[in-house]
Amino acid sequence: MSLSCYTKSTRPFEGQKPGTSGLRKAVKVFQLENYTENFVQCILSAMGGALTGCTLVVGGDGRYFGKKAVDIIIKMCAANGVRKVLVGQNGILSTPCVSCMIRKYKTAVGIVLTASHNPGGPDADFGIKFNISNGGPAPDAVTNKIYELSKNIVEYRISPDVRCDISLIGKREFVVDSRPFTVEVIDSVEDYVEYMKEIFDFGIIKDILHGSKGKPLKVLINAMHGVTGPYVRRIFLEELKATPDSVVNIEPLEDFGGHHPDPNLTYAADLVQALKGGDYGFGAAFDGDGDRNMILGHKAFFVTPSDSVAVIADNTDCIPYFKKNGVKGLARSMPTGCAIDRVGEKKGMEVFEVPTGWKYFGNLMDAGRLSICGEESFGTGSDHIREKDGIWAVLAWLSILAVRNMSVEQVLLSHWGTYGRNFFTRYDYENCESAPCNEMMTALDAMSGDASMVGKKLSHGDKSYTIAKIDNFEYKDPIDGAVAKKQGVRILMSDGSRVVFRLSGTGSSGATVRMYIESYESDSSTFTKDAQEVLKPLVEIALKLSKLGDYTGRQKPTVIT
Ligand code: VG1
Ligand code: CO
Repeated sequence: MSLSCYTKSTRPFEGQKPGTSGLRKAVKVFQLENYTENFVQCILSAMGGALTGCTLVVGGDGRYFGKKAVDIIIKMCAANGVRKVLVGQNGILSTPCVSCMIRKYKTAVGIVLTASHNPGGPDADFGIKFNISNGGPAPDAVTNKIYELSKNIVEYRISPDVRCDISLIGKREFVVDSRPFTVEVIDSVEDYVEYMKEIFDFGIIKDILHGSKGKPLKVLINAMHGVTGPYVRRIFLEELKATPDSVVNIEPLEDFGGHHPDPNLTYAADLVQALKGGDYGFGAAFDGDGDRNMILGHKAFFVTPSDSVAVIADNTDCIPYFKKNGVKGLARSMPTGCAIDRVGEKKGMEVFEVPTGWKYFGNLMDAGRLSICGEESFGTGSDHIREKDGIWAVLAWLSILAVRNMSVEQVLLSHWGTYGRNFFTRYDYENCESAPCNEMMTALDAMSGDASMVGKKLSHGDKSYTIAKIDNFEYKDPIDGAVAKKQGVRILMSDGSRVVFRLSGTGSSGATVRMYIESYESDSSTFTKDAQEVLKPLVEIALKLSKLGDYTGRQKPTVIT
């Protein structure tokens, strides 16, 4: 029986503008009549001719409204000429896994149903990320096109009788408008786990977990009730035979247990507490959709994400994938600490500085100029896929600890011993009023255009800095020449220290100000100092210069990392 398609008329919604990574709004907004359908139609329409006959992957982090969205997407794909939809069982696929599957099955696109680290549940957030055929997040040109379409949409196409139980693995064949249409429900973790086994030597990781070379390394992996739970279970419990108490919160929950599924010192405080106890030698947590990671050592020794990617870049000989494929180049997002630049310099490799957001790394990887990259926001990854990858980062770290036969802290101390230490911190002021934050950014932008700022001396206590350069970061993609403007105001000091201000592009309402502070020390007596203490004078200088407290009305940040 051929199922029918219908064209439904609709009206545009304001603000369907994808941010740093996808469209994020309150669940209640996605539940408005036609809201989700409109946006999905714009994604499909933006594909133009590539849509007809293509295969699309869809899955998400298991948050509330995810299954409903999968259902809408399947019905709309059927009506829009898609040939096949691959869907993770129960709608579960991590962001890195979607990227892996797009590449493995050469699908034209992927849709990830997640608001990443934003909370979930009926009163929290939902989101839709859209990835292109290289497996990476859609670049600005594509998301701008989607946004333009969303402003003028008048109808969408849907085939409401395509019904499919996504809890059962297997293929379902339909005929829609006399065309064949297939939905294949696939195991959510299998392809990804297989790939990780190619990239890493699971044998050596198993050895350190079980102590074949000495004392076993006790690990604590916290999936924060996000999508990584099933991946953690398969990899750590079944493959690496870690003890059951090595993993926690591995059941994906629609509301992440009521928490922010955000792996940082504030929202993963339970992991920090557990590690402080001293029983564990290694701890890690992931965000809702599994692309972020936080790494901790014995007694909760914190590895900043900026250091984490630099350490991985410096230790590629511990990872079979890089031994086989070589390392072509390195990159970080602009606000990320510059530790990786020093590794690149020493190894004679190109190091790229791109705007915030993983979408800016894809072209460089596709062109064979980039192998390892990271963001200060707990994103670490490589050209094995086109997304940041939380579980990959943890396996990379465990490989390094195994081969070097060192603790997390020893690895860092040895790294700083070679390169010096880039102290880094980020202050987040979440959910502020938008208008004053925009005013603050306008004022900072004006400062960046004011030549008299250069050479200005700024002091706090007995610490002084001189402004060497101030600008609003602009990036020209070296591969396709696309230009991204006003990506954050950078204040670069003459000693290499930096202050960066930008507004978040992932919030679902209001504004979040991010202030990034970095300074470099080559004197080894400073290496074990507390970053907050070292950076305090520069933090105070930055707060005063930006008048952040006046604009936001906040005396303290919501989160410090
Ligand atoms: C934040 C981070 C950025 C990251 C983005 C998506 O963006 O700062 O580095 O790429 O989230 O991460 P913003 O615009 O809020 O600063 V995720 O885990 O949502 O996919
Ligand atoms: Co994420």
